[in-house]
Amino acid sequence: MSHQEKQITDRIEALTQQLNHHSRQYYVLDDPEIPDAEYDRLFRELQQLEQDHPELKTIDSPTQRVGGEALAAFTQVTHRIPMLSLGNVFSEQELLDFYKRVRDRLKTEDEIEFTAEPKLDGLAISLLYEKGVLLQAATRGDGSVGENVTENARTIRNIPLHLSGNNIPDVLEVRGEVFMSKAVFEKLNQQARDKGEKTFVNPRNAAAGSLRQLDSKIAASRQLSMYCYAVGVVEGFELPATHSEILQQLGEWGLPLCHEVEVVQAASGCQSYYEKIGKLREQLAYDIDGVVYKVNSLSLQQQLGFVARAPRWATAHKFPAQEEITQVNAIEFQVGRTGAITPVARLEPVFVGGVTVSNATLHNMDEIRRKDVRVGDQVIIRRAGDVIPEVASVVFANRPAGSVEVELPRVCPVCGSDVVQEKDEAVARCSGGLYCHAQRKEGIKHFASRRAMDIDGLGDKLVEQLVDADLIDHIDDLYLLKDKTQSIAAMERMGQKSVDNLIDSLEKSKATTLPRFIFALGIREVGEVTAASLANHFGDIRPLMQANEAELINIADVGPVVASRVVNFFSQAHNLEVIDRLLSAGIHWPAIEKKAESELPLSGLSFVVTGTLSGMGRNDAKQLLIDKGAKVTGSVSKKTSYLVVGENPGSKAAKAEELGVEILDEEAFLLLIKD
Ligand code: I6G
Repeated sequence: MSHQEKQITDRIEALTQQLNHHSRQYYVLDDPEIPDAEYDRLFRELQQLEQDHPELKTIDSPTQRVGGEALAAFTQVTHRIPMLSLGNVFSEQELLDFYKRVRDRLKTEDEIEFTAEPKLDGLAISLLYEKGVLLQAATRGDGSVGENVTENARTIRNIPLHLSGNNIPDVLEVRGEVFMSKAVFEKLNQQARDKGEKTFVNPRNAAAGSLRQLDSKIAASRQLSMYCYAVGVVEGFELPATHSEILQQLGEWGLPLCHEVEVVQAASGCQSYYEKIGKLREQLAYDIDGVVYKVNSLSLQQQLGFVARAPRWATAHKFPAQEEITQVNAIEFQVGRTGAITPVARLEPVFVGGVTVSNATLHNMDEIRRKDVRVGDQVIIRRAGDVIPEVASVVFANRPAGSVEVELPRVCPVCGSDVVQEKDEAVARCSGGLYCHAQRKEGIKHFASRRAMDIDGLGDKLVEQLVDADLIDHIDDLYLLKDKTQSIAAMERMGQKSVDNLIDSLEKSKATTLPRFIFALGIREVGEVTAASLANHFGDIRPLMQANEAELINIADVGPVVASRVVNFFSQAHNLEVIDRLLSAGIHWPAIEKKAESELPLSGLSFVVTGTLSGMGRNDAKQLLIDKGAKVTGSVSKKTSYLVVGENPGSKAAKAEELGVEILDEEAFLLLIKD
């Protein structure tokens, strides 16, 4: 080997080592040490060297991760040890039965120890390492024969292309689950929607479709992840005595593991784990459909053996299904505060995700057209966590003959005014404004809501009743209710005590803040953050009412659309009259000490707050930030300066890590605020 060849070989080796190290720091340990741009630079250098010297390219080179030539078909892989399935339990009683079966078979009264792990909702994969190098990846298939998806598995960033650490086996087959994180799923679906393309139904389908792509470049673009949960064939290594130690060993070789794995005792420990993960489920960065318990001792596992194609020493404890099939009985259109017309599917009631669902939003007409939902269709309803249930997809095979496409109504279903749809807007609106009963009701609900005027005891139902009984028409009428107490008390479910409380709350609500008042007016596009910016800039309501678009555009958080909405709102005589009457009724706020935005300590910084903070409510934390000049948004993006995380931060933390956004825990956040 010439001196120059040696130099190139050494450089390739050094780059490979560095890239593998940084890839593991980033994708397995969530602890990046170098900026993305530096990683990209090293990566491109290696790519160039391999292009110039193809004979030096290795199968475990980090450049393999971007995918290569598309395949014509997958070859088949026979699993040397079959990939089994798992038994299921669906209730605490069935878990107790499982536990009893285990103890009976082992002829013991002793407590049994288990490992407990989340059951990821993805698809099973087998990875084969020889002398520490990833040589083959296969899907489960029918358990005996799967598909060779090696090229695609190499693009999964947290799968090591070769193992690190000591005592690496001659042969190691690891098994686990390939999945798509919720954040990636949302991002890919948003991109698909933006391009008018078909969206994925759920992260599981997205992961399955991506892993079974013949074109590994497409698979690479899908940003899949993997967690290991078991070993298959192992040669040249003595396995430890328990499953939990095996997992630990896999971690030491650089393989990715789910962080929520625990060792628990007896059925009671399993049940507590199930309940704990159930509470955590929504906040996890990935979908799970249950938890898995495995007898921890390998010698006990051996004694227990298998029944049919499932181990007797393990079971899955499933959560209530998050997807179910039901029928669309009708599609109706609801009118919101700003006149937005939202189609809603009325469903044959179905139990999904732990509750009975009879309605699902269809968002807008674009969504209906994209999914082609029709009355009479069988549809898959998805309800993840506390998210509003939605129609995931239509079961076209079951579509009844003669069904017709849904059309947008020409007139508002509530007031009969024309429905209009602005160019480039997905949302259609009722043009009736405050003439429309529905818009008036929604406007009053918004005014009374906790983050606006915070009128305790004036819930949505009561607003509907008061409007329907003609006791109020507009928001300012609320402060005249004190003269109508007899009529209110006569309404259904209202006693004198409730009326007194309501009048008391209305009185109390008069002492508010300017940002709350501006937000409460319900000006389109003016949320809490914009309201706070406007309040800080103008210091009072009158100068805001007289502002023109040119002045408004110069304020933080105000763009041309918001500026025109604000000007338009204050140009309407009836809005000015309503404000006058509210002020005459006694609504007031403390004077604002105006500060130039640039003088505020957090000006120019953008925050997202997620999870439960122990010392204050999330909204209070947001207000604190806003008061100090920060911008607070609802979702993490590249522009976010900091993500503030409380307990159970959920998928936003994963997204922040993915984008390299700095994360502050509560302590660091308080320190920042104090300073
Ligand atoms: O399908 C599975 C999901 C998760 C599993 C599994 C698992 O452990 C956490 N473990 C085994 C042994 C099998 N299937 C067969």
